Amino acid sequence: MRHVLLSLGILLILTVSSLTAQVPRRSFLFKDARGELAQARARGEMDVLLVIASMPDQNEQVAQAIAGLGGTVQFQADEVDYIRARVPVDGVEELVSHSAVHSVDISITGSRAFGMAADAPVLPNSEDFSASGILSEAVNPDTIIWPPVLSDYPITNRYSPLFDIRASEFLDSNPTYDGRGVKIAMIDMNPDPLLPELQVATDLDGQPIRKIGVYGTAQDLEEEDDGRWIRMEDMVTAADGQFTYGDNTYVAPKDGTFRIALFHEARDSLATFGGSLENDVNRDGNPEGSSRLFGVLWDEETDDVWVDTNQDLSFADQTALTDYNDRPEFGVFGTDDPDTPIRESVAFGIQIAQEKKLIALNLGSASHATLVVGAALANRGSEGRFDGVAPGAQLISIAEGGSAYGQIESPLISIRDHGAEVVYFEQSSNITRNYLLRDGRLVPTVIYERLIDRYDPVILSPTHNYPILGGIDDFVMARGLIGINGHESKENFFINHGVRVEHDDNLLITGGYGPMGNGALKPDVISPSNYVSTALGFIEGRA
Ligand SMILES: [Ca+2]
Ligand SMILES: [Ca+2]
Ligand SMILES: [Ca+2]
Repeated sequence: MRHVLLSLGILLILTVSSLTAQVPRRSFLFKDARGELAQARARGEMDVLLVIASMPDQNEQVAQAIAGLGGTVQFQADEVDYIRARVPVDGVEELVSHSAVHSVDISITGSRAFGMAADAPVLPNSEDFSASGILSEAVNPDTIIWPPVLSDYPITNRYSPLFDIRASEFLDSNPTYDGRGVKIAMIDMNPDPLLPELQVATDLDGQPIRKIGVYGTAQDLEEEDDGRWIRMEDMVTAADGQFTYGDNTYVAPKDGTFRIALFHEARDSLATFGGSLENDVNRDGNPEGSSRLFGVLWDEETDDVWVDTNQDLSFADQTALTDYNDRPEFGVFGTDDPDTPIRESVAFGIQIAQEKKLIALNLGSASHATLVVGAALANRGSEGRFDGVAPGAQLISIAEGGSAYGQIESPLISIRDHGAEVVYFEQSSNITRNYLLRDGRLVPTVIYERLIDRYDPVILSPTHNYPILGGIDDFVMARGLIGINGHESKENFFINHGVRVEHDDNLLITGGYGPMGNGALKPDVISPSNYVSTALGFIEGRA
């Protein structure tokens, strides 16, 4: 009996300590969110997209309260008491003060609150020039900034940050501590999966496995349309191996009934969030008269998806793909010309949203995501050019989009659904920049803390992205989340940039400097940083 009582006592202490560990609820909107709400009113919008942390175990009560206010729940994760919902503008304040609600934010996007001023100088782009390189007369040369001309001298002894953290020596003496068996989620967009460095990982037994284990997006078409989600609204029935859709007759992969739609490579939204496609997914340069449309066919019974990547109006010559996370295979637009240094092709992974009748072509076209992933995960393999810090690790890539909700749901899906053990953020500081309280009560921060409590992943985040004393993304206030700052060594500056600097070690702006809103010091770790890494294979001058 005494033993039982003792156990109960310990249980009680544990329970009390976990209750008190919960950051206090924030039953008000900070002025960043109030400003967003005022702007939504001024724009005449009827409702706003909210991200909500409910009080522990009270997610359902909050969902009901949202319904009572006339709102719509779009995403609900009871494991961490998180909800995304559209709520009428006039109901937001009432919801915020509801006793079952822990904290609420408007799911802002980076572009809305922080657009450039109308008269801000801009970099010239290719459209400002004629084919012979003459600046168009329509462009005022006084309003553009000319970028510095980069040397074309080859870097023969490039610097790798592996040196500064002695990773090479560490791997020499601990050859199996190379990330094998570990799943790393990168919270960014989808990287280029055709790069030679992103082909191979290693399982715990040392056997080669595919590098990219998970490839998808957390983006909701209704909230962020960047062209990847296709509405599969039309139906066709193939008989005798063919069917007609629109003005064309197509060769079917088999007889039967399918959903069909056309993917448009020149959609305006296709370049959102760091895409580098230049409205040309098949890299043919868009010659005059070329079609910009690609048929997409979906057999709902088997979930096979065919994309007419070569535009020959036949699906019979295409490999049947399905949701990448069920059968990990990439499709490819375009064909590489072996005589050119860049790759004239772009890969995509399929994602299926059964209930919504949507297919996503998750294109491996995000330049920033491609840039950062290699530093951690690159694997020289048989054709790669360098190793990252953890060449054995496997990648989980759930594209986050540009809004607060995606930055919550991408890590949530990566951890809960795909078993991510390490999560690293390449978050948009725009989401947190105006939350000056920096007290760990921004909704994403609250949810990260709950993810850590429940699933025990390692979550790493840049502390901030700007050179400001006290600059801090609230995210790193989540208890257990590791805030990272970057530094560059004197040697790195010289070898990679040809710049001689005074000090041996130099802090980067990416990383922030304490103190935090609650008095804590961040960052927790200062890490060597450099962009000797992977880059998009289909853009000149990158790979
Ligand atoms: Ca094209
Ligand atoms: Ca075809
Ligand atoms: Ca080529």
